[in-house]
Amino acid sequence: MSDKPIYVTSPLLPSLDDFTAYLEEIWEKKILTNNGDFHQQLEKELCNYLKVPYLSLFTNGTLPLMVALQALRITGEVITTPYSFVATTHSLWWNGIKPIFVDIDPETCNIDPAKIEAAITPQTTAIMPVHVYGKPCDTIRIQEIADKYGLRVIYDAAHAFGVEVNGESILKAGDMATLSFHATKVYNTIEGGALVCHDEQTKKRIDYLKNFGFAGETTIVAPGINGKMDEIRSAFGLLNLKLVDKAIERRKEIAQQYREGLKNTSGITFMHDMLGVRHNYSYFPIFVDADQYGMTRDELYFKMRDENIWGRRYFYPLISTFSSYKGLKSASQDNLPIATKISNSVICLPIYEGLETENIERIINIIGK
Ligand code: T4K
Repeated sequence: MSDKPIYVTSPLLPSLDDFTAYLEEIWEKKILTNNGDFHQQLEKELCNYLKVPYLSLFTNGTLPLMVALQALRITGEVITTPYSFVATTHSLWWNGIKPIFVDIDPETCNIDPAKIEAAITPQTTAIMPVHVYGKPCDTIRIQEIADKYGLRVIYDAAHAFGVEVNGESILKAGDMATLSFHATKVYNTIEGGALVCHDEQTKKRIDYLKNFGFAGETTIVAPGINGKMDEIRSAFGLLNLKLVDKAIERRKEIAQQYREGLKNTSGITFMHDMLGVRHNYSYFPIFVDADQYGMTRDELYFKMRDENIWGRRYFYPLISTFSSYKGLKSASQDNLPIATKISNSVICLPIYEGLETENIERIINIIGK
């Protein structure tokens, strides 16, 4: 066993010297937050990098979900996936909205568009899909359904930083898309996030909402919240933006090494790249078929932990099984057979820029044994 734990991820960090230089500037200016220079610069640079017209920075990836629902005045019921991080469904609950869970597609782990229509009721106002692991949802089919029933679409794109389909940002799909810049993400600002929208008017409304509803020194236009990113994190984000392409390249190599090393291991499957998609390799999930592999997912998970390899079971348990949601009719296992099966078989393997080739080999050998 190795002494040094290998976690599922390790954060992308700028050079301390570069960051110190930015900190000195902040100390000099004494503007720490409330739409300072670094904040404005980061919004601009992220719009360019992500190829989106409007983006508002937030202090994490959960608040943009909550604010998107407020900005679009979503009420009643929202169709969503149980196969995500809890923040997706929590954002609905915080807005007094009833989540309606729909099963997922086994290939992508994203909400299955073929099952959405059956879940629509007169109370449905929106769909909140997630691009899980950064794999794009079927945005065309989802939009067709939304248009047919007059529904809004808010994508939780927390995992989808930099993902493109045929050269177009995935963040342009739907009415809005949210990002997380948490330390564990491909691109991070320590804590942080963003909300992407299509027009200037909506961007203005989002910016009011993330600043208590202030539309001027003495005017409040809505009961807003405090979701502002500060100057220190914005500066950190500017530096990490210069490093993220190289980090994604390295993640791609790691994914290729895992795929090559695990392709002949019976009972272990993994996801492949999709045609025309620029992936970000944010996660590397494997799926364990206990009968074929000869060991359950949890047995493998704990065997890896015994070897100091700390993969994670993202996303287990399903959100629909948590006490706040399990009473909902749509949360029943019968309604969610694919999500239940995948949730019980998944392990996300370590993937991050600094992961050494020999450690990847070691992980492959532990799984392959
Ligand atoms: N929507 C989706 C689909 C999401 O996945 C998330 C967040 C959100 C919305 C909400 O976005 P945020 O409000 O969080 O911005 C992590 C993250 O906390 C969470 O951001 C993320 N999804 C979720 C999938 O994973 P944990 O509890 O698994 O993280 P933690 O602290 O156990 O970290 C995992 C490993 O990473 C650690 O074992 C070691 C390593 N690590 C972690 C941190 C924080 C480091 O090496 N350095 C670090 O600073 O939730």
